[in-house]
Amino acid sequence: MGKREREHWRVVESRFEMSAPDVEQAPTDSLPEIAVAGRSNVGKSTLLNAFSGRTGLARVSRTPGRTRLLNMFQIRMMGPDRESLRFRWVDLPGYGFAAAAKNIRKGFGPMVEGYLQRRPALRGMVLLVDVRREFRDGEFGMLHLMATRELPTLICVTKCDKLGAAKRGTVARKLADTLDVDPRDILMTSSLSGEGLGDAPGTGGLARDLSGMVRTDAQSPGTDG
Ligand SMILES: Nc1nc2c(ncn2[C@@H]2O[C@H](COP(=O)(O)OP(=O)(O)OP(=O)(O)O)[C@@H](O)[C@H]2O)c(=O)[nH]1
Ligand SMILES: [Mg+2]
Repeated sequence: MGKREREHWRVVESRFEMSAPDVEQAPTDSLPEIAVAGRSNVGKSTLLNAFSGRTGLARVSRTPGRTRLLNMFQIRMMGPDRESLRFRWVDLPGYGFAAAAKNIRKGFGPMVEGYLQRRPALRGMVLLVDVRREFRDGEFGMLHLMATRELPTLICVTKCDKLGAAKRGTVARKLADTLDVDPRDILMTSSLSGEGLGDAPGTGGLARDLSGMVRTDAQSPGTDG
């Protein structure tokens, strides 16, 4: 492998670990965790598949709003200087699916909130929003939960292949305005084209952003986790 490839963050291992019905039944180790959240159908599972380079890792929904579990995956990434980072990717159930049965909708809030409020290993969130949709109550609710714990949230716009470059720029600026952040802090991605997922020279990407979130003293540069 050439030096140039080694300079970039990339996924070197990925595997499904378990589906937990609630935080009480989740693993009790201290592996850093990243919650991946967004409304149903936003592209959470597809993002994991594209990010890990494994098409069948996460199930892409045929019936949106059905999964009410915390789906956990272990990921190992490798970056510059062969720094190795392990973390758990937690695919949260999608919210906002009106057609889901009422008892499922009622159970969703407490389960996800319980996880986000009480999980010690949680390091941050990747919050997905479809490039053709706006930030709404569901997204603000997630941001609020993370802010309460003073944990970072990475805003990840999905399905960018659906819009031309100019319109995408408008979406990024509008979102940045709403959230009072720099447009460059909003990650524009497409699981179809792979845009924004890795760590392309000069532009960053999901892999690099996650490396910053999950790095701990126990996983500092030079250690091979
Ligand atoms: N064009 C395009 N379609 C995408 C992209 N990402 C996801 N999709 C499509 O969006 C639909 C929903 O994707 P999922 O990954 O199942 O969405 P999800 O957020 O996991 O949905 P739930 O698990 O029900 O909450 C699927 O038909 C995907 O093929 C993308 O980057 N581009
Ligand atoms: Mg899914």
